[in-house]
Amino acid sequence: MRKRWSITFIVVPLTLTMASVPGSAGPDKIAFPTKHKDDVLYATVDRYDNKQYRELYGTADAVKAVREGKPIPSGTVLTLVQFKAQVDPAGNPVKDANGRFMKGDLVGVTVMEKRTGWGTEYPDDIRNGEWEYSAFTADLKFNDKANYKACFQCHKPHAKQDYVISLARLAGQAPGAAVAMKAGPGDVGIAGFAFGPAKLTIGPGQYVPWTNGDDSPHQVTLAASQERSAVLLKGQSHTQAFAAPGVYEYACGLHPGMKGSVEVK
Ligand code: HEC
Ligand SMILES: [Cu+2]
Repeated sequence: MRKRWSITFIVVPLTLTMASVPGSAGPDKIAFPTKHKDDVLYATVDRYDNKQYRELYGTADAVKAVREGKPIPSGTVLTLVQFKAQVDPAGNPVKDANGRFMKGDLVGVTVMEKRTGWGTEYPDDIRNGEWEYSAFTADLKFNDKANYKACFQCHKPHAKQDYVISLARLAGQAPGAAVAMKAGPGDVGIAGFAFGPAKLTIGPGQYVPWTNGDDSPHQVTLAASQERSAVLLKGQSHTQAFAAPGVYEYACGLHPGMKGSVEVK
């Protein structure tokens, strides 16, 4: 049985739904995803900014559809489980053998669910297609203090990937596990909304690691193929191999004015 949160429990002033029929949109549409552990664990994320370790689960139909290049189906539930990262006495996250954060206490659970016909009540500047968002506390109760408007605002710029920020991972394009890396001559740092060095020259088959040092998230997007990295938060990296000689122009998927290139020769 999936427990549903009755509207009478939702006392949070959802200003974004005020203009519409009360209760016709909002987090109360989403039940706690009791079965998420039976779903596909499609990514784990180390969040350096808030020292969290996160597990991302997607319903099997959604993972299958996305991996076949189809749209995300109605009925999809994506569950993001937030844990504190384990820290050493100095407060720095402890890493496992693969250099990844280790799971500590549960912080909370956030959920997004997509259903045909949902979302019509929201104004265009807020609406995230047919998605609704909800959040639950560490004791798995509905979180009436969560900022639901912020969910829509932060995911909104990702409209081209159906608002799913981790879409590349859902599609299985960027495995989180440490990749066997052939050291390249240079890393690309991202700082102050710029790639540095903006022009990098490497040999064929070498990997380029980009690391985001900014507080703002960035995303490496190749101009020709429109291949996108995951959204990189502060401290996160993306690594990509370039096999064939040529010049690969890229830009930030979130800030198109940020540009760089990799020349393979
Ligand atoms: C500050 C920006 C921001 C806000 C606000 C935000 N998110 Fe996200 N969300 C992200 C990022 C970035 C990711 C990618 C995974 C990660 O880094 O943890 C993500 C991922 C997710 C995912 C996994 C699927 C996906 O889109 O990748 C869910 C589910 C989710 N968020 C739910 C919520 C809910 C519910 C809220 C509101 C309570 C919310 N988010 C608010 C930035 C945000
Ligand atoms: Cu950027």
